[in-house]
Amino acid sequence: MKKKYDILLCDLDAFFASVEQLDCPQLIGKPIIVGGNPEGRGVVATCSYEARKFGVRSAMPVKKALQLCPEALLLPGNMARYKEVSEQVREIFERFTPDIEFVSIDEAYLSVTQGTGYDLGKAIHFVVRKELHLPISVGVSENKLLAKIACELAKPDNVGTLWPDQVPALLWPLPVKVIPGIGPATEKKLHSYGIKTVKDLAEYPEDTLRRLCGKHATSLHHYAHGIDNRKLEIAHDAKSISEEITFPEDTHDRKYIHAALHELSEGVGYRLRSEGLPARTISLKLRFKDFQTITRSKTLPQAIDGDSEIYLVVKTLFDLHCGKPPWRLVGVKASEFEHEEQISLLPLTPEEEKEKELLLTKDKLRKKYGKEVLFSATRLSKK
Ligand code: TTP
Ligand code: MG
Repeated sequence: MKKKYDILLCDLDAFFASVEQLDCPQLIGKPIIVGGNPEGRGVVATCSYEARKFGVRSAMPVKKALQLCPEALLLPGNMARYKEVSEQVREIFERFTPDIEFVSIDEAYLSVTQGTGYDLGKAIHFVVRKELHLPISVGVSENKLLAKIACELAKPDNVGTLWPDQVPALLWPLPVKVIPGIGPATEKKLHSYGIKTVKDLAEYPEDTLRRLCGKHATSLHHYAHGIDNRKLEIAHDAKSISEEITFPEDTHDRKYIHAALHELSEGVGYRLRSEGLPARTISLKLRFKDFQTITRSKTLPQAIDGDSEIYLVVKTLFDLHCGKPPWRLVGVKASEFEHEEQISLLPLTPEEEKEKELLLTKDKLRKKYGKEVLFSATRLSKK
């Protein structure tokens, strides 16, 4: 059976308000609202959790919000700054997996391809807290729906799980509005038919539900049972392609690192060639035992996408900057893409021709049989 990978939903808490608190520490612990002019018809974009205690919510008129919480401080917001922080968050997510669907300025689904979702969630939470000093919540499950609800339940500043076998105990008692797609109008309609909790929805006959909600009935019914087959919509306009390995145990062995770099170079090279995106900048990432992390890059005169070319660059970078072992993680990243048609086609030497042919064959095999079909000699030395 095909392995089901965990899915994470990562969502910053009270995002705009948290950035304001980060930039102005006097605001920490205070009720603050980011929103429009209360004299006009300004609405609340978001508010800190301190303001939420008074009932203030996103999209509420600011005038009403200030009536509920008169001591709240109203800020106009700074979109350029929020976008800048959003980019920093994105960069952290990309260190963990290339399979990311960015949903909004502060929210993304990540597909886990190594290790468990919970460990990855904890690691992301730790790094965002440590490097950006921002609160983030992460929901972990086997599908998007349950990951999203797990995140809502975990908020604020926490990592939570909601597995399919917990649906009756944990999801069913919740109000129907936790199901994505059930806005105020649908909620009202469902209430008028006595459907108040997710359990009511799960037990409602699908045919009758179709008369109430039309074509959405099937997916709502599935959702109420915790079933969601939506795939991640991964953007293909990534600015970089990277792969990394955290070792099961920290290592002092340079040969082991060389072998790991070789394997990562093959992975990155394969993806560059599949996307037709040779890259001019190749970076090495290295994490030490104490979690200190460095990145070192080299920008080349000409874009590359060959495994051994990439390996040569990262190996040289490693040999120059390896610091004091033990090492905990290594990563290889390619960026500054050039589309193939931009590259000047210099005639290839016979060796280059041969290497290119070999790569083509390797890629075909890999595409057909998966990553594990090919072992290079250096990789074998790692085993
Ligand atoms: P959300 O993630 O929905 O909300 P949030 O991060 O403020 O709070 P939390 O996730 O902890 O519940 O939205 C992210 C940002 O998008 C939010 O900080 C402000 C902005 N936003 C609006 O401008 N208008 C809105 O109606 C909503 C919901 C969000
Ligand atoms: Mg958020």
